[in-house]
Amino acid sequence: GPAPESDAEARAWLAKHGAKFGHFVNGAWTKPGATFDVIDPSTTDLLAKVTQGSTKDVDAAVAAARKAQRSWGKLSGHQRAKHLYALARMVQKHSRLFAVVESMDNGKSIRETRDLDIPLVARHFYHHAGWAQLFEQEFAGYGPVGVVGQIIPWNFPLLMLAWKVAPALAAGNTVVLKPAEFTPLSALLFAELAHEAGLPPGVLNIITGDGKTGAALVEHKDVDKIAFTGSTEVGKIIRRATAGSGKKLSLELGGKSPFIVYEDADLDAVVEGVVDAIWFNQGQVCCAGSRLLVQEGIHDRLIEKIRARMEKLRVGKPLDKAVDMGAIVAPEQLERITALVKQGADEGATMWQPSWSVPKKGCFYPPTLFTNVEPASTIAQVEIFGPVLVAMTFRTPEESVALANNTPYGLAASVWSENINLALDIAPKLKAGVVWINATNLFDAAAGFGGYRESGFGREGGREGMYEYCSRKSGVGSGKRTAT
Ligand code: TXE
Repeated sequence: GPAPESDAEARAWLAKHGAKFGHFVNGAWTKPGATFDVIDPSTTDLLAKVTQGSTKDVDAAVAAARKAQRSWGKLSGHQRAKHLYALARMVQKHSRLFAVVESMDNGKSIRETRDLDIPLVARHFYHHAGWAQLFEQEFAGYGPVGVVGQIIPWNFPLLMLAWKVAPALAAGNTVVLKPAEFTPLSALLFAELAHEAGLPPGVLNIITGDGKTGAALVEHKDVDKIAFTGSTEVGKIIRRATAGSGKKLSLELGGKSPFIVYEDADLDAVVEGVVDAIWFNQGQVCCAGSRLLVQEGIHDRLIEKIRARMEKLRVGKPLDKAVDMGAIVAPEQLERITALVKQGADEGATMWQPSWSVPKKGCFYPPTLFTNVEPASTIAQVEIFGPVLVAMTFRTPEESVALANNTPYGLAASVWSENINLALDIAPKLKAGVVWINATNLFDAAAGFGGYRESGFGREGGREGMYEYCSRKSGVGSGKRTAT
């Protein structure tokens, strides 16, 4: 096969910083403080040491963002658009470096970071440069919210940064962002290169650290809005912590999305869809199609085809261009997946894995399929967040809707049928923020993404996503808090 992607440029960037990082605040690096280790999950080797953000660090970052907001918020939309276009071009210029850093830090395959994550990041900044350009016209009567605190997960580190930062900056807010502790490197690289590309100091500040750092940001008195993507459990904590504070809030949380296959579906297309739904990014996708709901008559035939396809998936080193699935993000997540799979087997479902085995060293887990799954069992209800698909059957379309809606979540759903009337009848009955027909895991900067119920609220992308970062000009937020 082709030679693996070179990690030379990424290693040189780490070496330039002595593989040790402070925060990026007010356009400059802070001195590293108490640090924690960031590992390459495909080897478990140390990649870098990163600073655990203290309350004082968060205070300094919020103060820098507040100061910068006074001028950033006064720029015309056209002036902000120039900066957002510059960020989009910067990402394209360094796309290979970003892709490699992301694959090393997260463990996901270079094919995905190169062809999906990083191009989607650039697309997101281009799209929001357009909103900035037309801001006064398209959002007449609205201004920025002010200083925004953003907390993101580790499954799409740079893409989640883009989803958060692009609309915030387009609307005239400034940002303090905390990346996930497993995957802080691409956010630090982004901030450094953003400032080289001319972004004014204090507009984007990166504070690294764990949940305690995140909590300090959530509770900070001078933050006007919190945007969070992560677990439902932490989402509930943040909602309680912000209650009554006047802070604007958006939450993008977990899911257990149904992938529904009717008997007239094109099964070969379905099999490729299943690969995208649950083995893309090792299944660490909030909208992963993790529950396969199959109409009874085609169950055995489809399962046979899926197993044959699973035999051909390649799990291995993230920088190997021929690899389909890389490593799980961290040992903790690998343990969580392993425990849930054991529980599924203990509860009586039938577990199936391909005949080959995954590399011994590093956080690898094979694609896994459960059949004979009880709808009320743990693996049918809990978000596994790994490469584990659970299959269940239904007889009628009515039954498929009931089964699809039978979880506390409501993020996404995917419907497979050659009968468009059936698909269009089912789609609105599904409690999901996004429904794909004969497709799955499609994202675009122009389309609002987000959930219902325990999957959270608020939308990211498109016009709807922009409103999350806007307030009525005379309202709370920037007006009140920037008064001197
Ligand atoms: O998530 P956390 P974890 C789900 C998935 C996964 C499970 C655990 O099921 O197996 O969550 O992952 C920060 N105040 N998802 O533990 O803890 C934390 O530092 C403020 C689904 O990694 O929610 C990180 O930056 N912030 C999900 C971010 O929250 C806090 C993606 C997410 O971490 C905090 C990730 C606190 N009290 C996990 N505690 C999705 N929907 O895509 C933690 N954080």
